[in-house]
Amino acid sequence: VWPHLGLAYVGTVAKRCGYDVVLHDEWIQGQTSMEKLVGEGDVVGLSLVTTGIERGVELARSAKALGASYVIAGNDSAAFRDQQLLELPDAPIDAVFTSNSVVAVASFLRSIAMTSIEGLRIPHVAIRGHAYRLSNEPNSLAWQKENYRADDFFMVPDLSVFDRPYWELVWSAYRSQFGHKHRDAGSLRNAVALLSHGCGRAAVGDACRYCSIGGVANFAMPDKNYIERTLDAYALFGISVFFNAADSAIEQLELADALAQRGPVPSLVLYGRAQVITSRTLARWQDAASERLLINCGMDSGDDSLLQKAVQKAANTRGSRLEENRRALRAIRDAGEKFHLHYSVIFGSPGETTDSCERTLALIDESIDVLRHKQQLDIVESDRWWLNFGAACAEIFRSYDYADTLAQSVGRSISRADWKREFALHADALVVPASCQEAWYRHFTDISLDIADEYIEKVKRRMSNVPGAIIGRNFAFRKPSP
Ligand code: B12
Ligand code: SF4
Repeated sequence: VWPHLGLAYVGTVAKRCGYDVVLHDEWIQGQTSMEKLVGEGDVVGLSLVTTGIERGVELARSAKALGASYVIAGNDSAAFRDQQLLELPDAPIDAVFTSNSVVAVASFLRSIAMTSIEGLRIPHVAIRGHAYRLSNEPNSLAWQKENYRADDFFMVPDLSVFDRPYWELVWSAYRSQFGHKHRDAGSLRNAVALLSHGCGRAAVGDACRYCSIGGVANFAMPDKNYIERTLDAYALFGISVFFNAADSAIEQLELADALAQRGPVPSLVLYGRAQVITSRTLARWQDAASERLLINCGMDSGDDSLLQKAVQKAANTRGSRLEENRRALRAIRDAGEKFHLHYSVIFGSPGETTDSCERTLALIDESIDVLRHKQQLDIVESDRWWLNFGAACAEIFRSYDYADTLAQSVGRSISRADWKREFALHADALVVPASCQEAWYRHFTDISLDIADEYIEKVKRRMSNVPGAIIGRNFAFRKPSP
């Protein structure tokens, strides 16, 4: 139901650099034949997240076969696999963008009109022989932070780079799934906006162990002028529901104040960490949206020890992360019916047992109790532990010591031979193979993937009885019912 802002950004930059731009969002518009989109001499850009990276390579190959002069790739998964993409034997991809920098996209598109790609040295653009090896491990986060300015991220997009049918499809899908959560479903128009950037947790030096969001440590707030101009551009499109793509905007209180001063947006979706979802913070957000404010938060588990040691939900270990989750539920209830919650839990953190899974179910029951009265609990997402390249936990692919220490910390062990066969051999895969995912559960948890899936189903069943809730992955794109 959410349109692809990254594509709109890249499309806007390309248009401003003088290119004719054609965008296609497979996630929303479905697959189409490359012949319709690609011609001789074109520059073809692919936006790749983990779930679509292999498909992206296939598309890159057909673009080259159709005569594309360059095929380039960006977005979070490409950023973490730049070397692997660039070293594919038949070289279908020529450059990988390893950051959210629009300055890098513009420099690249201007330069290739004049110079050959081999000589290009643009910060955050990897070419063959010059990979960046981005990762969310602590040292790399510090490095990421030093290498950006606010200009790299903030650019008012030209929303008309997507055609009208695209927008109509997105809006009707949103209305079909979230309409009941609004006063006037028929007029809703939703869009993703970049009103701030990054996560305060990662900005202090390290990320949650599973976090695979590229550029997450760059915590940045734009100036008021940018917010004004962005909201004007969205108002021209009649956008009434804003999804701020920043990873933990809830702690960007200056943004709350700026929105309140400018006059609230009708409806706002924000990411937030439980640690900072307090009554005081929510009071600051009260006037940023007039009708509805949905907070999307990774609560992850109902077991404090997993939150502290396995997920590593905060750099400091003082206090209780579970109490922070529980306090956030009450803060949202007390802030009133404008505030809603969407949160996620994981079954399969290091050290997970059926007891800890039960504690997560208990947290879910508590959240239903606390928030059902005014239908403030919109979505509880439940997932497996997703072993992803780029995340801090992906160090198990490269370091036996890391893998062994992690296994020992949960009372288990892993032999060097098992580690080699099950993880090290796959360190350069494009996506983490299913066998590694299964080995993760075997070596680092006390549950199996099947048990994780059973708990995921239990969460869905619980949520299906919650009035007004949206179930499963329905909140991702699904064509509207006629
Ligand atoms: C909004 C959002 C969504 C929305 C909108 C979809 C979308 N495609 O944008 C919804 C809710 C639908 C969604 C769905 C999914 N998402 Co999502 N989503 C985000 C989120 C929060 C913000 C993205 C955003 O708009 N950023 C702002 C824009 C301006 O930046 P951007 O998209 O990154 O694009 C910039 C650069 O990456 C680069 N770039 C991007 N593409 C390209 C292409 C070229 C050619 C070039 C040159 C540059 C370039 O330039 C842009 C300019 O700044 C990110 C987390 C994050 N904060 O980044 C996760 C994130 C991208 N999503 C993620 C995932 C996994 C998914 C799903 C697979 C979830 C699922 N299992 O269903 C689906 C897949 C959808 C898809 N095919 O893209 C992961 C990707 C992980 C990874 N490392 O691969 C992220 C990082 C979050 C996470 N870790 O869980 N998502
Ligand atoms: S709170 Fe979210 S965005 Fe921040 S480091 Fe953790 S998973 Fe990443």
